[in-house]
Amino acid sequence: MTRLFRERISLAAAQKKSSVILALDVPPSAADPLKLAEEMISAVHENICAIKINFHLMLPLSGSEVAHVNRLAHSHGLQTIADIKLNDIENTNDVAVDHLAGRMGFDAVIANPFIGQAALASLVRKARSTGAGVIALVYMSNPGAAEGFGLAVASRKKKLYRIFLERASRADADGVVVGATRPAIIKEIARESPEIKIYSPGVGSQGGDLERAIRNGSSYLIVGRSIVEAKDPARAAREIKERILQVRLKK
Ligand code: BMP
Repeated sequence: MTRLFRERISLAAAQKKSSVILALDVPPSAADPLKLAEEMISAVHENICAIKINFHLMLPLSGSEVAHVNRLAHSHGLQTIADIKLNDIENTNDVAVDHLAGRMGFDAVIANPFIGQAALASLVRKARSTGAGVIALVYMSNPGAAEGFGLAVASRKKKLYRIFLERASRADADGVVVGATRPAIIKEIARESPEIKIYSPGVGSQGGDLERAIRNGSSYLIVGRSIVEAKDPARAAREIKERILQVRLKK
């Protein structure tokens, strides 16, 4: 039977001994974003388990160029995640999944549970029908995230992120995004829902503490600028991978 995305990324992480997901965020100043993306994958593939592609490449590249980047990542045993934070009506999300997973070859998409329980569950079913997974935003890493994900919902007597977590869990999403800048929330979710994999962006450039995020229960760290903009990206990725391994050894 074909494996689910969450199983594929877990296998890739075991094979590479790395829980690092490279956010392949090429700067807008890059003269040739495709070439830079190819060079970055070739430089760091041994030290990461997946790449995440955001608007940085999705906008300047054509669909077939993005498909080419996905094939290159796959040829190195990496999983690929489309990060355009799907947040629309069901029909539109379905079209996006057809393009992203069906045509461009992504293994997973990121979605915003703000669309509601039924739409999130429908998105997970749709993605799975193409072999892809869904990672749901639960608490973002940026300082302003508290103004949305941290809101108290009076009618439910809960914070919005708790409702999003329940939605992700009920929809059988493959994982949730919780910023590395929110170690207390990582800890809370990892304790209460150990079966849910936590994907944490926000270490390095955004100030999140890598060691704390891993100690508190993040399964994967999403890292962009600290690798992409490093003088030696391969070395930067290797050092992050090794720091994660050190924390896990002590745990
Ligand atoms: P960096 O390591 O350069 O800060 O990049 C983080 C990456 O993760 C970016 O692609 C960003 O869009 C994404 N991201 C984030 O930073 N915080 C979130 O809560 C969710 C994200 O997808």
